[in-house]
Amino acid sequence: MRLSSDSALPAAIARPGYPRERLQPRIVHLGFGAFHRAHQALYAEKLANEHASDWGYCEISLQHGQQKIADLQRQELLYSVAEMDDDGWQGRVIGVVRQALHLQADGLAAVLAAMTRPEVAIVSLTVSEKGYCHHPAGGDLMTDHPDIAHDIAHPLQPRSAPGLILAALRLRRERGLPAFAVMSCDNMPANGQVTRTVITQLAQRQDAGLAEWVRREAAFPSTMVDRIVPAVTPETRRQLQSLLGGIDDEIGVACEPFSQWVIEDNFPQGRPAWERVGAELVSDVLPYEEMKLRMLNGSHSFLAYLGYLAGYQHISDCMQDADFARAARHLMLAEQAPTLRLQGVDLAQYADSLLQRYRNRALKHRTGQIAMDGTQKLPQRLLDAIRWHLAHGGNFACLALGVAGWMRYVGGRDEQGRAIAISDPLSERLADLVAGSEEGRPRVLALLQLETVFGRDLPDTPVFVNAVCEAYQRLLALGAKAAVAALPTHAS
Ligand code: CS2
Repeated sequence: MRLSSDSALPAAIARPGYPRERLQPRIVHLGFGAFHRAHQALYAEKLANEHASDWGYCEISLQHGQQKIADLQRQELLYSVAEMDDDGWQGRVIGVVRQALHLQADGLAAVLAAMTRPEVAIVSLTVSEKGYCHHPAGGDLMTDHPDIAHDIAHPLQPRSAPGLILAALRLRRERGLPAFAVMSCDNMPANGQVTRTVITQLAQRQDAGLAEWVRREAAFPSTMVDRIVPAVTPETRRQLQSLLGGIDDEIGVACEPFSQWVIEDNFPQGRPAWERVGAELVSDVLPYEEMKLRMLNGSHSFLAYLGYLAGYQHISDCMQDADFARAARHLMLAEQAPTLRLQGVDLAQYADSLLQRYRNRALKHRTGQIAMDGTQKLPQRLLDAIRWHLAHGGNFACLALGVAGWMRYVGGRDEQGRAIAISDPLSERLADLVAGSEEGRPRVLALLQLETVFGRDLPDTPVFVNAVCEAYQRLLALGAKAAVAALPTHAS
């Protein structure tokens, strides 16, 4: 039996305790992925349950996720979230979704109609780093990206997320409606600024008047989002089903109990009272984003590449290896923490809480999942801190090994010689660079040519180039496990 409002669920499962029809879809969300389902939607659910809020969601998926939207539509727009740790699972049914649309299946007209309702105050996004179609190193719009090139030529038939948002803003302007706030919930520093840049640069290519209006009228609040939500596996699905007393939920998700959300308070058309359910509303999110991106995501990527190469399938498996746990802590405290400007947070405590979260064995967070899209992740997770060390004469051996681990990983063969399926928007370019270079230093130099990842500065900095080359050679000579064990981590 599929999840529905009539499902006979076990008493321990929390469910909507409010009249769902009270909720208005005043937030349109792009990207109905696992992270959104377990994070932002849950804050709205708590607000509706505990504070009589009327903020509901319209969920839209653009390219992928057609089946998930169809499942949501078939389940009366209900789905479940389970928080899991070693002691057990805690389930809850989420009822804040009021509408669900897929761009291809339901059509552009329906999607734009949802985005141009007068009461829509916020359009939020979890489309992953690559969904912004920007150059990760510099932040500018990638005008030769196929979807962007298409959207420049066909503004009224958008394919990309920036193109769709802009089409909706264009219609709102024509109809005399206020612009909504565009809130990125993806893992990029200054994600509001990135979103603003890609949308206004696209607008500039289409219509200068529209670009000017967007710059003046639309708000682009930044956010820092945090919750570990691994991709759902058949095993998770089975566990969820038993938690729900045998009821099937095709789009249920499981995540860790921890959740954090820091939001720049910049919503001219209003916003839910997120602070009532644990979110922090601040005037400047960047210091929080940098802390999270460098300490959490940076160590995640380090563990993902080196752990994968060492044969560890999950982050919790990496934590069983004392050398990996020690290296991750050193990376966080000795190499990332000094680069941060956030005041008033105990970073040693933060690092230890992250390691504790990584040890959660119920999570099964695959290193191969985190390893995806490295070209989009490296700059903010590892390279920004390396730039800080280059400017301050600091030691960055762990960061350099992380970069070398990525290079070895995108070489496409693990240490047993088995093929690695590289999932990355630049995978073809990566494969060309790998095929065109010899193993060793030439491979490193070839990959450093990726200007969109490394910029122009890093490949021109001998200290950096040599550090990565040395780390890479050590990886080749010793293997990932021994290379991590050999890291000088005594200072932390
Ligand atoms: C992970 C993140 O897949 C990844 O790249 O590092 O999804 C991470 O789990 C979240 O950012 C945690 O908030």
